[in-house]
Amino acid sequence: FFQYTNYRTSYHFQPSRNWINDPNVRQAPSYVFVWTISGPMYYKGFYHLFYQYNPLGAVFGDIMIWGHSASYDLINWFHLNHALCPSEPYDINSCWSGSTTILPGSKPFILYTGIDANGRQVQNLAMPKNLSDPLLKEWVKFSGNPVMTPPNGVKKDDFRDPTTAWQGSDGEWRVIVGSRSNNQGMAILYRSKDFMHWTKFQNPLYSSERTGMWECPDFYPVSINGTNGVDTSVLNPSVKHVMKASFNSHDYYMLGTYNPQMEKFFPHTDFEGTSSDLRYDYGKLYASKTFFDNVKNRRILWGWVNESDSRQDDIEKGWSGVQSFPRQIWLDINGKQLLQWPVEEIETLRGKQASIDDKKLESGSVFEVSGITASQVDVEVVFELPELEEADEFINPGSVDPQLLCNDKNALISSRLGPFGLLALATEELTEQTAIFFKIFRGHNRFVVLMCSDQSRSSLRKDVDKTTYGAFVDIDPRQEKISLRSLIDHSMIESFGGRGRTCITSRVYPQLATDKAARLYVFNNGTLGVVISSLNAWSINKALIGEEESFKV
Ligand code: DQQ
Repeated sequence: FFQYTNYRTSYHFQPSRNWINDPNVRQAPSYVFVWTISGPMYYKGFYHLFYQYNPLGAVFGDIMIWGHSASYDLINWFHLNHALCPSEPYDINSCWSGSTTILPGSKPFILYTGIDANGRQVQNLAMPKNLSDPLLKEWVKFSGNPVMTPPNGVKKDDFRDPTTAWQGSDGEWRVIVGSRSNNQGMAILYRSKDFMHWTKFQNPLYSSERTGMWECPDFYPVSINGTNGVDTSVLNPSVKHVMKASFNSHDYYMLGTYNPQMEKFFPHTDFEGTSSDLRYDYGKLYASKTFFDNVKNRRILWGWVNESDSRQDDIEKGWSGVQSFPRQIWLDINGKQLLQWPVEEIETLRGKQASIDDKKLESGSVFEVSGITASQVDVEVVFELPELEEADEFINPGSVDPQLLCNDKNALISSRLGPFGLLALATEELTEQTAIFFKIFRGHNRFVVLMCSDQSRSSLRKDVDKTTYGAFVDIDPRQEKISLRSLIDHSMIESFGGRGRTCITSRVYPQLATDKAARLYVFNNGTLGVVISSLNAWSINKALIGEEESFKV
């Protein structure tokens, strides 16, 4: 029998599960539920993570609040008092997502969506009660709330999730709110001189007919040269802007230019509403948020990774939802996409290491990576393709949805080059396995690299969603080796293909391949051989994620 406890993650953020020893679980109002990230930030020595939280159950609740946890290092977290709970007519039915902005003089503010007494979505402001408390334990709501209400033409439940604000050279603050009007998803722009009184700008910063309602937008600059992040208010010729919106269960983004005179965002390519739209993650990741970490000059992304099991499972487990491992995010040197990589702090959790160099994987080989704890591991493998020119031809490159290619029942069957990759959370007999792999094809004058995460054999359990995910990796295998890094954590697998060009996160619920029984393999099912140029895998120790009392602050 599988045990739900096997699915708790060890180094991905989750709130505590305080009912674990409680025999009255169904009655005790102590389940937890994590939904979207609401406003990460760094303040006076601590990283703060706020998140949508249901203190009364393991399912999305009628009354959602802002959970709050803090960390010295983005790895170990302690849970604090809830930051925001419904209390006033303007948020009495829930405190939904929003963002934090740190104003000059180190003054953090929260802008969040309240569901008011009439079920309307309105934007509210809150500030810390005591600015000298680095843990910012108590928040007070602004007496002038709500500061924004649904404008004309916007339905009362289509107006939410304010972003981190940015300040223009005129000193005014700008913020966008996710919305939909006239069948267009949009980012409505507001401006303020004092952060308290906000005026809607006549036009949205961006709108599109090809999207649904925009949830949790994010808008920020990225350096055109280098991996460093910049503060959200930076605007100069050395940056481009990212516009991210959450809709249709995914986080999509566009790169482009922000013109402050026109108050408009001009994307290099608009959302198409097809699989060619850029996504942060081609698996599970939603309602993400970034923040600028001025300690290490980097921008960090967090996203909500929900469950793939059933609602009933969540109730039995007593929890639902995990946060992605924090990822550094920056612009690819080619300017065409973003790159993501787990923050370097993960190295502090690394334990036993296994390494392999220069090993040929003949067609049909499966090779175990031993000496590590395969249920809790950080693995990176780099492949060399000596027979690249022999790859199969790729038919129809323009119009193909990569996820469909990966979903094809033959995807795990051999082509010439691939599938090759990792088998994560596998049993010794491979009765359970999650295959994360590449297939390489020869296109017209370039190679096509397909990356798949195949959950179809991830569990002997029948009642979980095992959708396979897939995406192309924009990489030229003639110039660069093909690499895959996966963070495996019990029920979570975050994979980074091509040094962070393509990310795919999946949730899996093995019945047998759990804890010490889980194994990790490298495989090659292609008819041509590939070479493991290098492989490094580290067991990852458990992070300290718990109540404040368990830490010495
Ligand atoms: N979740 C929040 C909303 C947001 C949605 C409610 C996105 O504010 O639009 O918990 O998952």
